Amino acid sequence: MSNGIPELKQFDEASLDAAFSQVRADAERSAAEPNLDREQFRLDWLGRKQGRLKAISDAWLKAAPVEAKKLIGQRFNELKQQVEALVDESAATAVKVEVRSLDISLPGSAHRPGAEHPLTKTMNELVSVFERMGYSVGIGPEVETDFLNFESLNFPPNHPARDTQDTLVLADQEQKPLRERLLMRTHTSPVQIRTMLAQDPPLRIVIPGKVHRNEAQDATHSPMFHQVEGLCVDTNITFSDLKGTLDHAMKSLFGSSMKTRFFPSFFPFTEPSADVQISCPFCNGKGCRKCKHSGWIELLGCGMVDPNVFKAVDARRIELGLEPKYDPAKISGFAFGMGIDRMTMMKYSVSEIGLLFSGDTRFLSQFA
Ligand code: FA5
Repeated sequence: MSNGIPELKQFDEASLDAAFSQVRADAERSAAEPNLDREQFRLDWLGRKQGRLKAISDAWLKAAPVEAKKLIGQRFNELKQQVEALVDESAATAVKVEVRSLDISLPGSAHRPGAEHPLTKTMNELVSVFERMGYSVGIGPEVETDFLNFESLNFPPNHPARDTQDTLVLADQEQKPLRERLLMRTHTSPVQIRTMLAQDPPLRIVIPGKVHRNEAQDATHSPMFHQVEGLCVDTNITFSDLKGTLDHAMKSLFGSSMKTRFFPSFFPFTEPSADVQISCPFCNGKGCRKCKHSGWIELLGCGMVDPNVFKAVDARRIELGLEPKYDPAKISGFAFGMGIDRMTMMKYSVSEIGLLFSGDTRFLSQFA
């Protein structure tokens, strides 16, 4: 053996195969070493002057009898290709290791914890105030039928009250009867009807959600905004129950010194109807720019459920094969709906409604 290369004594094919296999096994064993120095491996095997392949060439090929040179030459070329492949593989493994290795000198990347959007915060707070009063939570779709958004809520076709909630209608609906045409809901009130169609009285439900109106954007109006709706139906529900419930909810949200007052208003689906004002949280009712020096800010609409709504619900229940359960002679109820965006603006002194939808993290991070 010279230079670690076994001496070739026989030149038949089987002996040559055995000798070359042994060398290839050596090369594979070295390449698999855990701390392989790739460059050293290449030099050890392929180095022009002292590499093992050069030694094999010298010891086996050059010294072989003429008739064996071809057989050795073929096997030598194969071995060379196999060793070159091992060098390439070790290079690829080394790149992978380099990529995976940890460079502790690099600056760290900060992962800032997320936080609830101020709108979500207000919505959740309000919903939990009502949950504590025994209300369950419901939701409904943003695309509604004309029947559920308007007709069942006592907005007959062509009624002027429809103008107060102009909306966006879905295209290609003209061939359908008006009550089945689809539109973007203008308020969360259609979920009152959905609930009464699905459940028998008594019920207490609070409904948060997104609504849409065909309105230009300004500091306090947006074509897309959020409401929380409430509906309570039972026997002997009175306007006093409505006043007490909303007063408690506003005090829970804005503090116990908050006062509420109710002003006559109009909604087609409640009778009587009222707008609720709260004492201005910015000046404690003394009068400031935010409350236009009145000491009061208007926050929501409410009223006693109009008997026509109960009648529309029962008529629809009969159409659907359900028992009519909402006879206005036997039951009564109240409903309310509030704009969450404006409530959030009030709570956090936000002057522009658009900021709530801007996605600007400089604004949003203040609430984290
Ligand atoms: C309604 O939408 C009634 N469905 C509320 C209701 C429910 C009354 C149940 C009685 C019984 P109104 O159109 O006033 O009512 O809207 C309710 C609240 O939504 C408003 O007080 C206001 O806070 C908010 N709001 C209305 N339009 C916009 C808008 N364009 N941008 C932001 N908030 C709005």
